[in-house]
Amino acid sequence: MGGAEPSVPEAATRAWIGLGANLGDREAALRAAVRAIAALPGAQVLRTSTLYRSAPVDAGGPDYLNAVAEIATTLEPHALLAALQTIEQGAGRERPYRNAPRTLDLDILLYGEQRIATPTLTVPHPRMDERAFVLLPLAELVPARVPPEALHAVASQAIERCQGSGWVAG
Ligand code: A4P
Ligand code: MG
Repeated sequence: MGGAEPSVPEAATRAWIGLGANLGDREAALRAAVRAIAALPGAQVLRTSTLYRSAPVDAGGPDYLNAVAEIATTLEPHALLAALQTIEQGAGRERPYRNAPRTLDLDILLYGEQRIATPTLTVPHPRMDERAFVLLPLAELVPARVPPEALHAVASQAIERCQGSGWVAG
């Protein structure tokens, strides 16, 4: 134990969820998503990163707002994925094509130390190391999981840290 990291109940696993939105009221959607995750039976939100604004990567449409939430959960990874997809649907998520603009995207970035490779779930998230909009907010919460060389590799991506760390409470 130690450091500033919140402690987790023994039966729970610490996991990190990537949040993204580039349609509608993006900040409101991310705030509502954090609240919906916190309301899940078997999940507790420990901390959230600040918000980042970034150009779409491998996609078109408006700029994204992104953030990362650190949770403690007793849900198994696939149950957590299903719960997150239900929250996405509740936010009006449509899937006309891959990487389409979206009202809300919730990805499991890390689930403890587990490595998962099933047809519906890959953890760590397979594209997270390519993405400043994941690595910068994740590094705020768990710098030990984001080595400097990973940050260096995405340093050319256009991304801006938004003012106001109190966005979740707003
Ligand atoms: N899936 C597999 N592993 C995971 C995981 N670790 N977490 C499967 C969540 N889902 C996972 O996802 C498609 C399928 O991936 C799910 O059914 C699940 O079984 P989706 O959310 O339906 O579709 P998607 O988001 O279009 O695809 P994907 O693969 O999640 O896209 P990416 O790679 O996440 O990219 N640019 C900026 N600036 N900010 C962004 O947030 N996001 C994307 C989406 C592209 N460009 C972006 C951003
Ligand atoms: Mg997704």
